[in-house]
Amino acid sequence: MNVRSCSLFVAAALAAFLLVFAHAQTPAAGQQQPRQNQGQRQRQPRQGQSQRQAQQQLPARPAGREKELLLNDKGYFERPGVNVLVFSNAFTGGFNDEKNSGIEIIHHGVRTVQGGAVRLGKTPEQWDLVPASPSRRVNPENNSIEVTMRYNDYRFDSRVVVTGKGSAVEISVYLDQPIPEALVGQAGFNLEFLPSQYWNKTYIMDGRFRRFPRYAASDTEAVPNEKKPMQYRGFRTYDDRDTGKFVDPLPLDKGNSIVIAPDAPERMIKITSDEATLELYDGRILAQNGWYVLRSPLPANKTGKVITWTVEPHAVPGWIREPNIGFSQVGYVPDQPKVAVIELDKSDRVIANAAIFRIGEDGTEKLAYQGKTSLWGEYYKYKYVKFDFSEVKKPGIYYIRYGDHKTGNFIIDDSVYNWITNATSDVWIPIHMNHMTVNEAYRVWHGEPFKEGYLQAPPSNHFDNHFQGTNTGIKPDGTHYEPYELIPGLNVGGYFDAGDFDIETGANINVVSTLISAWELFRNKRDETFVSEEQRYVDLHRPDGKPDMLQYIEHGVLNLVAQAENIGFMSSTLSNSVLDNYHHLGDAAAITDGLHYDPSLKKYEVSEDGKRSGTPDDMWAFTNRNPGPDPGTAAMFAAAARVLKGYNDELAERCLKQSQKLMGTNPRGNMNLLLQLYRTTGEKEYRDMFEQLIWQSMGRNANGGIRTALDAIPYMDADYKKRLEPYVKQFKEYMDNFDRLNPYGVPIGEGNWAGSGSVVSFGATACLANIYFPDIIDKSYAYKAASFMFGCHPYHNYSLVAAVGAARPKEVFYGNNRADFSFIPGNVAPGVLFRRPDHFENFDDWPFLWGQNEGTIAGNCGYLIFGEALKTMAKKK
Ligand SMILES: [Ca+2]
Ligand SMILES: [Ca+2]
Ligand SMILES: [Ca+2]
Repeated sequence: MNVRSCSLFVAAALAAFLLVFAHAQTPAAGQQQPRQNQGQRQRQPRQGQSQRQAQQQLPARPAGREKELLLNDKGYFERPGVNVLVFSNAFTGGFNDEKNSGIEIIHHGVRTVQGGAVRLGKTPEQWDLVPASPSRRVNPENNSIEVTMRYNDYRFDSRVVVTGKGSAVEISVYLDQPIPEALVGQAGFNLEFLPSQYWNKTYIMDGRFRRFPRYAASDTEAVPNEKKPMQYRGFRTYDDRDTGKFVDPLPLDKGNSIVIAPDAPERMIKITSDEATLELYDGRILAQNGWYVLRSPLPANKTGKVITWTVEPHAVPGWIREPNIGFSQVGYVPDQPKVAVIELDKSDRVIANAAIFRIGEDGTEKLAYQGKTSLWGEYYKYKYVKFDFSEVKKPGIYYIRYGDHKTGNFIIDDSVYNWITNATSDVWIPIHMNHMTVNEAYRVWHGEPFKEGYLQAPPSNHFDNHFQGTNTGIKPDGTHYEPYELIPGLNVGGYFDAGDFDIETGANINVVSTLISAWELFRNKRDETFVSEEQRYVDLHRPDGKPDMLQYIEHGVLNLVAQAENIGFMSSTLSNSVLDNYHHLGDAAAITDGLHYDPSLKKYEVSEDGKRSGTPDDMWAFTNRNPGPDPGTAAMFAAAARVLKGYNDELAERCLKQSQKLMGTNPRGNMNLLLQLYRTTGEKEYRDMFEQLIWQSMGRNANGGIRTALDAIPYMDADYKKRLEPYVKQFKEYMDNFDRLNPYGVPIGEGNWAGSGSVVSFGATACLANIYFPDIIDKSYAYKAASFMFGCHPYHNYSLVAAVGAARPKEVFYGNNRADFSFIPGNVAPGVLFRRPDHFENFDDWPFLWGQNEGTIAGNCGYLIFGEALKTMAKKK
């Protein structure tokens, strides 16, 4: 299902996020990110103004119109408790259906409704077409917004006009031309409702009393494929078994008037339609990430205003959002600054004091500290108050009280950070080992995937935005393999990318580089994982006498070196050949049949010897020749050769050979390659060339190169460190600026993939800067990053790291477990996702929004190095 997410993000729109993790290759690129981020630029205070003054105020609401949905200056309809957004977030087409677009309703602080648009299916899936919106006009004079929608594949245009009328909005759909014949019965106006916010609640359709189903079990019909509207680029998410039919959901109910959730005032919405029939569907019947969909089909052969709905979201009288008291769920070491950031509804009053209570050994609660709160100011839709309780240092168990609100408990103790990386390194990372069976006590996480290996991809465009050109079959600068020919030796080692199961080569190179940095900097010899490459078997929580970190490096390297040896250079990715396998939810070993594909057999037929099948499910290797990343790859292999020497000499030797092959004749241009070559060979020439480049880079942009510069310190002389000092001072100013940009003092990303990656990258660099330059960079910057990750952030105060932070870590993530409303321990959520124009969110009851909840192998290794650095820094006096 939505798994296209991960590599798309690698490929394009979210490349910025990866940059953050690329520090091992292009160190500290992440430090540039906040500045490059458009949202951050928007947040820069105007000249001569403080950030707080720069906040725009809402225009005063006319007296007597408190209950009306009026357009505000941010271009959406608003009344207390209800925001109706109309294409503030457009369908980008990048993810096709990211459940983040069209007409949306943020209902008492929660975005429960989205996807309002003309769509070409009853319950659209990820690869279904989405409309472009070539024009959007906000009309304050008549309190309306008009949007044009266009399906280029069908040359089909429609318009939607949303008008605030009292406490409701009227949604009207206009057609200037009748809908195309091919879309009759399929095109309709849809509005989608978040299942986890509505299931088990009631609805009333034309006076009939019903309940939203907890699990999808509604009726479907099989319809001839000819009736299915075209999907993205001609891909198909349906009929993988060649039945000639696709599955179409049947409605749960139909009528002209629906009251949704009358039993839940914060969720209640009344919708009526003048003439068009309202049909209610359960989108989960086709895809686990589907929402409930209310829709009216567009009539055939009609033009003009063809659909009119009146949508009235209930507002709880006098509703004010509960304060979100942000603090570190992991706790604090005694000497660290401790600042809670309290997120408040703009109409909430600020309480002047807050207090810390200590829980005694006998269970009693005593006031430990009382202090003043201080107003930071407004940041997007809320206002923020800080409560500094750094004076509380005595080890113990505490909670915060602010007015009537009491938080969960947290610990103050020297030990609180001791365990923050264990779940990630003992559980999450080994579960993502490809080509292995992974066992944990009585549970098998997955069997051995892709036993049949990988075929040379044929020239193709791919649903995960990969592309295979024609450099196959003994071409100069190409591979020696014909399309569909087995490339031997690739089904070994490597890591699943994220919620999908492909090997993104760039991400895997990044992972190996990060693990090498973590190993060389911190030498954590933790051994809690049994890894047998020979048996292709991993057992969690079983020591085997070998440091896990070295085993994880070895596992990543095994795939990468196999690529370099067998293809001759690096693939771009090893990925699925068919879309049905790509949206797989479940055991990775079940994605393919483990048998070699034999096109001479009938589809799904198995050969008599049981070794081949006619099922076209074998994975593909994408092998376009792109020499650009070679120096970075060579640097990784050089570093791997150094680290693996004495541990796996044979593999170290192979790495060195591939490093030399890929570095080319001129390694001069790549800082990291030069540093790795100097460290591996000790040759002064490499060091001189590195120095030349690093000072040029620092002169251009100190914050961009600072991480590489810091990483080199242990291998350079005292002069080098001295010369770095002024740049470290510049970096301090850069970090200080975040306190002016937002109340949390860390870079907060506003892209389509939330910004935890920037925060941990910022945190790791801040830790290292403190370790090497404690007189310039104090510990507070890294602690701010830690607090943000562990609960002190917008929207809610849950720890963004699964199973880390005792009182309330997030409980629902997206990953290999992604249909399970659960988590894989140690997963790091991308975090709080920004929705235009002013809303941060992170769902903890709905895993499927990947930009908020999907862990990636590169991202989680980024967290690992941050955690190791933080533990080291916290222990340092
Ligand atoms: Ca991927
Ligand atoms: Ca081990
Ligand atoms: Ca197969």
